[in-house]
Amino acid sequence: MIKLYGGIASPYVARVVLYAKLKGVDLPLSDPPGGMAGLKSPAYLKLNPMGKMPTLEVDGQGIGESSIICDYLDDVYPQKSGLPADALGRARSRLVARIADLYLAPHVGPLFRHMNPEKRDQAAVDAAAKEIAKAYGYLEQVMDSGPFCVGNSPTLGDAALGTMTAMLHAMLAAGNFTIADPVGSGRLATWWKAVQDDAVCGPVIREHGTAFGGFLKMMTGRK
Ligand SMILES: N[C@@H](CCC(=O)N[C@@H](CS)C(=O)NCC(=O)O)C(=O)O
Repeated sequence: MIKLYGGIASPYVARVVLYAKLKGVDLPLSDPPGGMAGLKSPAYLKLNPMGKMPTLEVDGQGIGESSIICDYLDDVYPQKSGLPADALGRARSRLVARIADLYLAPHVGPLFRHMNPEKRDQAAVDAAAKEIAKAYGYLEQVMDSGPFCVGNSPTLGDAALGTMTAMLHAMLAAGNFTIADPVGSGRLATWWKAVQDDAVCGPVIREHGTAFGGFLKMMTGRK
């Protein structure tokens, strides 16, 4: 038995949902044992000691970390790959996902603390904006001529970066930040249009963006 735990408002959960769809694998989302608020429950921590979503449960054993879950899906469902055909293309696609995790995500999350324009630390926002622009610069260089991250079809990198970009857009809109859209021009704009227009990527990315926007509204309305 295989079960994916998490909510689509998480970009990491959305990455796995999208990746499974790209591979033609039916992997519906389930609420974590203990419910969405139970990520630190003993039952959930037994499956994923980091207490984060997503977690994939396979025959009672848990696998954490979105990219590792995607790797696992490739191992057990090799029929349709979610990666480019050639080794260099596969490396590029994985690198896009890695850059999104290591160089982009750490600067997107903290914007959450500065959602209110009247109370924000503008210097901290400016510093994050600089790092975010830098990360998209790295990504642009790693992508090939596209229009997807690598070639003509969406792969792992598109699943990872597409969902994270939707999250960033939702944050920029909700916080009324004066940060320029990092995918607003050039190669990155071409990429963003390709993933949004794609029949598989577009709906998941929009569903995630809407769910994350709703989560932001709930959290900021509460403060
Ligand atoms: N590196 C992890 C990140 C997962 C992550 O940060 N998930 C967030 C939701 S977007 C979470 O579960 N946060 C709850 C918590 O940290 O308590 C991955 O790729 O799966």
